[in-house]
Amino acid sequence: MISRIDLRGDALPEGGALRDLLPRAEFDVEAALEKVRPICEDVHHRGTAALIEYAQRFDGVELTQVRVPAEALTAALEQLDPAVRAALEESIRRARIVHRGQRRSEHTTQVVPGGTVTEKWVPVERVGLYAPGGRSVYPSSVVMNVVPAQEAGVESIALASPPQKEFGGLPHPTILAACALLGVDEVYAAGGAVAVAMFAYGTEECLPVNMVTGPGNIWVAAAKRYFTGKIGIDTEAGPTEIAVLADSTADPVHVAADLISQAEHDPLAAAVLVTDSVELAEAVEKELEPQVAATKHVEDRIKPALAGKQSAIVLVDSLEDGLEVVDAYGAEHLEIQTADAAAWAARVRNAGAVFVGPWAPVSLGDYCAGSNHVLPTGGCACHSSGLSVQSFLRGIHIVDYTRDALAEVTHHVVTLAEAEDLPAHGAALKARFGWKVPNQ
Ligand code: HSO
Ligand code: ZN
Repeated sequence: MISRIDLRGDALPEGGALRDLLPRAEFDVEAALEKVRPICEDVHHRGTAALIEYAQRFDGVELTQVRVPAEALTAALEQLDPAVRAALEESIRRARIVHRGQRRSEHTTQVVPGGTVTEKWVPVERVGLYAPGGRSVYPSSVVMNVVPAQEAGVESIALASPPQKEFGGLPHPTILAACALLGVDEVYAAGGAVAVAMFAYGTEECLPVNMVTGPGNIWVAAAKRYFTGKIGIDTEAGPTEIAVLADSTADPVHVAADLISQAEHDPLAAAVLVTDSVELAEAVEKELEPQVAATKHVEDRIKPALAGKQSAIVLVDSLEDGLEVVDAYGAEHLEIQTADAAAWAARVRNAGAVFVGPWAPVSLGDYCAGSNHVLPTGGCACHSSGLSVQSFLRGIHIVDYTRDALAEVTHHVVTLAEAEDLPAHGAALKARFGWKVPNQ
């Protein structure tokens, strides 16, 4: 059901070469970009009319407007199963605790007497959040997008999710209920690239946004790439990944369950076990069979995900090597199921989120740990972070120097400006001191 990659014996290759040995899904955003470009431009030119037409073509629904009426949000919350409501409320409560702690305060540094640089943090003014529909209707992702934006102080928050035929062209009711719970009242029935284009360009119904965030399929990723440089985006989300670094002390029942849990998302989802214990590898392989057989989404998602080239059990000589492997892989989610798990977790450099020991499975983080589940995939954890309050803030430097403080450093500025053949830069300072370099 899952292949093995045996890296025992020889020393591990360095950096990029090691990464090439590790499994990864193909996710060709460039190819999708070709298809997405005309759709985005159509939305640009025809606005709501284009959105209505795409809703008909892609989602099979007849819309008269794209904005979800306020009554639909209220009704969805009223009809929400009380247990789901209580669980969402707890998810929101915990996420708020963690994200509130991420807020940044203004900070002033005195560089020299009379010279200060203040860094102030300003929220993005208006953001468009995307919550997928179709195969993945995740109200939890609404929570994970909205909470950091709200805690960052974003004033204007809009959310889009695909129209659902089953629900008369509205987004899924649990998505609407989650919006209502969070106090988000600007919601649009728009999916995929169409939704991203609506946010980026704006339409008759929707003002343009400064930034789009949220998970989505390849079309959403391609549209985000298309708009990079025009608006802000979080990372392009690819299929979900779980890596588990485990030794002989790990419980194979837990490891198998956790691998399956993320394989459940998508046939392209990746489940990777890295272990120095052949016994554990064998026990997990054995355990996968009955657990897979006992669950849902087996043929369409879990089996292809586990059997796909993006998933594997990687055997290594030692946990030290295992750590190198998981760092080279840079998983979206990394579980550490070893003796002394906290110590190993502290040494991890590349992962979207790290889950320590037997009592912190990825599913906890997906819903109720308080951490964010919109995380970098496809190895982007090597350079990017998951969604956070920081994602929605801009740091602005405020430079304040007195005459004396400027005079003191002018000769250095003039020298550097001349070294770069930019004499007018130096002149901008000299002009303030009678066209001379002061103190010389
Ligand atoms: N594991 C997914 C998020 C999610 N799981 C939503 C359940 N619902 C990507 O981090
Ligand atoms: Zn998940």
